[in-house]
Order: sequence, then C-alpha cells, then structure tokens
Amino acid sequence: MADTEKKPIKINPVEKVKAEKDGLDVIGHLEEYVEAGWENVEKSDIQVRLKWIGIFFRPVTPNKFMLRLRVSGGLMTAPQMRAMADVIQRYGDDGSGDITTRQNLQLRGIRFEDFPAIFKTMDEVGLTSMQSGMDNVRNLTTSPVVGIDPDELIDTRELIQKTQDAITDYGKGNRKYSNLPRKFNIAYEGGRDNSIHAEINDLAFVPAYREGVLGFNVHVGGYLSAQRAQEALNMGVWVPPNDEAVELCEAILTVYTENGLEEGLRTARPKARLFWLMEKWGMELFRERIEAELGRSLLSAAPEDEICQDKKDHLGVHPQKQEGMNYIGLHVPSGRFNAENMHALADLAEAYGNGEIRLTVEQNVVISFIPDDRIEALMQEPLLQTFKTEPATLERSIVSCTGASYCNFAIIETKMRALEIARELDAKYDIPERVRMHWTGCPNSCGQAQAGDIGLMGTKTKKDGKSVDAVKLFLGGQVGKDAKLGELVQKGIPCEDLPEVLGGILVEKFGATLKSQAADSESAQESIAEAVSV
Ligand code: SRM
Ligand code: SF4
Repeated sequence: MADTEKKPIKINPVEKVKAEKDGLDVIGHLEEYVEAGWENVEKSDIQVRLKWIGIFFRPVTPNKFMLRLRVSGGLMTAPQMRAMADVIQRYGDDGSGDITTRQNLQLRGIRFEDFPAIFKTMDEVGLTSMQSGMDNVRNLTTSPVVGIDPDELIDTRELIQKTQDAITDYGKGNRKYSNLPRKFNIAYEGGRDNSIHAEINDLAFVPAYREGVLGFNVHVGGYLSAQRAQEALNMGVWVPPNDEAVELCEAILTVYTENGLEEGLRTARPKARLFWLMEKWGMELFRERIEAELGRSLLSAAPEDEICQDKKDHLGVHPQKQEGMNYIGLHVPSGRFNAENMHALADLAEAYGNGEIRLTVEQNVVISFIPDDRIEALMQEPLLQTFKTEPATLERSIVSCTGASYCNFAIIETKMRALEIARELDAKYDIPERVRMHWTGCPNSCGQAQAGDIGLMGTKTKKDGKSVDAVKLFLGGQVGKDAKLGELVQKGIPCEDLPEVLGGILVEKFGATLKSQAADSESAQESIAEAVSV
C-alpha cells in the first residue's frame, strides 16, 4: 500500500451488523420471522436489529421478549395504558410493565408470535416503539407536569412531538437518524426544577431568557457509562422554543452521524457517545460544524438558566395552573406494574381526571385535572393503598434499573432488593429529609447511580472467601438547580451488609435517628455510625 493511501478504518462488531443491513430493515419482516419461529431467524436480526423497532430479546428469559415503547415526555392516555395492560395480562405472572428512568414504558413476558397483533394494537391507540433501542435517539424526556405546572415557563409538548416525528419520520422509521455511532439522549425542560436531569443528556434544552425573550440554553455531551460519567456542558448557544430547536437537534444528529467514522466513533463503542466528538473537536469547532450544517449562525447563550428550584418528585396532591384543578403523583413501588394495577390506574385517570397518565423519570405516575371536590374520594380508592401518595421517606425516592431478573448485563438483582432494604430502613429510622437512593445493576448506570444522594452500583466482592453480591457506593449526587454527579466513595460493600452500612450513612449524613422503640440506647446509633467507613 502506498504511504499516501489511507488505511481502512476499523469498525466495531455492532457497526459491522449495521453495515450489513440497517436496523430499520427489519420493518415489514415481522410476520415472516414469526412464521419461521424466532429460534430460526438470523441471530443478528433477533438479538440486535429488532431493537430498532423496540423488540428486545432477553437472554435471561429467552422465550419472553421485552417491548420498549417510546412514550415522549411520559405522556400517556387511559386507553393507551389499558391497551398495554391487555397485552401483558395474557401472560399471567410473566407479564409486567416497567416505568423506565427515561419516562418510558417497557412490557415484559411477550411471546414472539404475538408481536404483529401487539403492533396493530399500538397503532390503533397511537403508540409507537420505533427507534427506541440501540444506536438511536432514545425516549425524549420533559417535565411530567408539562402544561399543568403553575411555575412552568415553556410548554414543551408540541416541541417533543415535533422532535419525535422528525427523528422517527412520524413513527414510520427514519434512516437519516437510524445509524448513529451510539445511543443519544435528548431532553426538553420547560419548568424550573430541572426535572429532566439535563446534566446527563447528550442534548438538553433548558429554559433561559435572552434579552427578555424566553427560549432555551443548550447543554451538550452529558452521559453515563461504564467508562465515564460526564456532565453536559453549556454549548454557549440559545434557541427560541420553536422549530429552531428541532432543527438544532437534527443538525447535531447529522453531524454526529456523518463524522462518526472519520473521527473514530465507530471503532470503539465505549468511546462513541457525542461527548467524545466534542472533546476531539473542542466546543468552538463543534459549534462551527453545527452552524455549517444548519447554514446559519446560532445566537449566543443567555447569561443564565432559569432553573431555580430543587427537583420535585411530584408525589402527593398539587394545584395545577388551571384553577380548581389538581395533579396527583402516585408512587409505583420499584416502578413496576402488573396488568391489574395498569387497568385500575387507567380507570382512575378517567373517573377522576381527564384521562391523562404521566410517567416520571423517578418511575412513578401523575394523573391530572382532578377537581378540588374529587380529591377526597380519590384518596379512598383501593389502588392508592398500593400506589401511595405519601410513601415512607426512603421508599418514596428509590430509582432502580432492571437488574438481574431480566438484564444480562446485570451483576446483581436491584428492584426487589432496593425495595426491601428501603422498607427495612424506613421501619427502623426517622429520616428528616428526602434521600434519593439510585440503584443500578452494573456500571452502565441505567439507574443513574451518580444522580442519587446515595448511589448503589452492582458489583461482586469476596466475603468469607466467597464471591457475593455487592455494590459500589456513590455519594453527593445532586439534582435540580445545582445538579452535579455523585462520586464513588467505596467499592465492594456486600449487599447483605447494606442495611447496616446505609443505616450508618443515614444517621451520619442525613440526620436520621432510630425510631423510638428501637432507640432505647444512644450507643446503638453510635455503633452503627462507627460501622461506616465513608
Ligand atoms: Fe440503559 C443498556 C435498560 C436508561 C445507560 N439499558 C441497557 C439495556 C438495553 C441492556 C440490555 O440489552 O439488556 C438494558 C435493558 C434491560 C431491560 O430488560 O430492561 C437497559 N436503560 C434501561 C432502562 C430500562 C433502565 C430502567 O429500569 O429504567 C432505561 C430505559 C430508558 C428508556 O426508556 O429508553 C435505561 N440506560 C439508561 C440510562 C438513564 C438515562 O437515560 O437517564 C443510562 C445512562 C445515561 C446515558 O445513557 O448516558 C443508560 N444502558 C446504558 C448503557 C451505557 C451507555 C454507554 O454509553 O456506554 C447501556 C449499555 C450499552 O448501550 O451498550 C445500556
Ligand atoms: Fe442492565 Fe446494567 Fe442497565 Fe441495570 S444498569 S438495566 S443491569 S445494563
């Protein structure tokens, strides 16, 4: 090879699968795959490409597939919720629904042969799962109280719908954005509490006044991964809250896609998120390239973001901006539904509210437009015994990824363990303030361990000569107006020791005290605090 000739750029195995055939090429072949039986379909289609339409093969439960929807901004209707409840109901105990950390819904236990009918149902109720996994733009997030929050600055509903339509070509699938170098997270905040976790999105729009005009400052490059946790950086750009924001999303996605190969993003998957491109180019060149793609200059950023509140969890009863109306946030333990409670939720949303059901990134739900004089009756409904408005302090603020029950990356089980430990500690301690515990089963950090007051990331450690389930401990994560990522403070705490270790942290750092019956001696508290070495 002559010296001047360029060596071919090496690409990673996922890129090879995509180069062979685009992920969206599975569209139109589902019936054929069903006829053949999923075991007989090419592995790369079943295990990789079908994720482009939201179908996830689960190696942990091979014959029970997961369906990841796209619920933009977490906004659902009662008929949609009911239709999804019907989908999982037929699978008995195997069927469940998870609210995800991106305000989304995933259904579990699905038999492959049922997908064609499920997609038909989704079409009928206006739901899509298009481009919800792999190297695509993931579920768009926004405030779960968009359009009803009395403190709201920008109603982002039209924008997220337009953005989703642009990215997925109105749910038909859009090849322009189906071959990104990696996943891509976009969020629009319209409120004042940074409910979207702007800091951990590849692209986040945050309200800001520029010369008296309300629009968005743009933050870019935030992400979490096993290799790196990076807070988003201010891009130094402001856009008005209209089509210009959507155009900016498209320009960034185009530049990211088109430069991926040349800039090495398609070589090593761990170094493929948007931030790696920004780091390589520097913010100035990054912005220049985006402006070149747009064919115009961008306005400089407003001096400050209008984020001035602590992050709300939206649980309980709250007045809406619409007079006489309220929204009510219900806690969904571990973010997991069964068919029965999905049906009950849909019924309540219609009977008491306007039929909207909103999913939150804390994996809970909000129902809206409940008149003042209906609140009391709603509070007596049986579902509210399970989905409480005021759960105990720790249980209230658990966030947890899928974990070992369904995820093959998982090092430990998370959801049930998180709930059990929170309940044990809630029973033992009075905890004066909210403590957000984020659980994640492996370093990918889908449960956003770095965002928690206390973050717990699955690992293994040795105890008494045996390998046992354990966690890495993160502390100091902040959300809302002064958001910052928490830091790793301890590696390898055996899960069986967690109640004691966490109890000590709650006492030492969060002002917890033993409940009266357990607190007959002060020394009990002291010895717990001493047991913690952080
Ligand atoms: Fe995630 C991969 C679940 C939010 C970072 N994530 C996975 C897979 C698809 C792995 C797999 O195939 O098994 C998990 C599916 C398990 C299952 O059966 O549910 C999975 N991620 C989830 C969900 C369901 C966790 C949850 O219980 O809520 C969330 C779905 C969101 C959605 O609706 O689209 C989920 N994942 C996140 C987040 C949080 C966020 O977006 O705020 C992150 C960290 C933020 C980020 O992406 O920057 C996240 N997931 C990852 C990564 C690491 C990405 C990276 O750049 O290295 C992986 C691994 C990968 O992509 O290779 C991953
Ligand atoms: Fe699976 Fe790990 Fe993500 Fe949890 S953090 S869902 S274990 S990939």
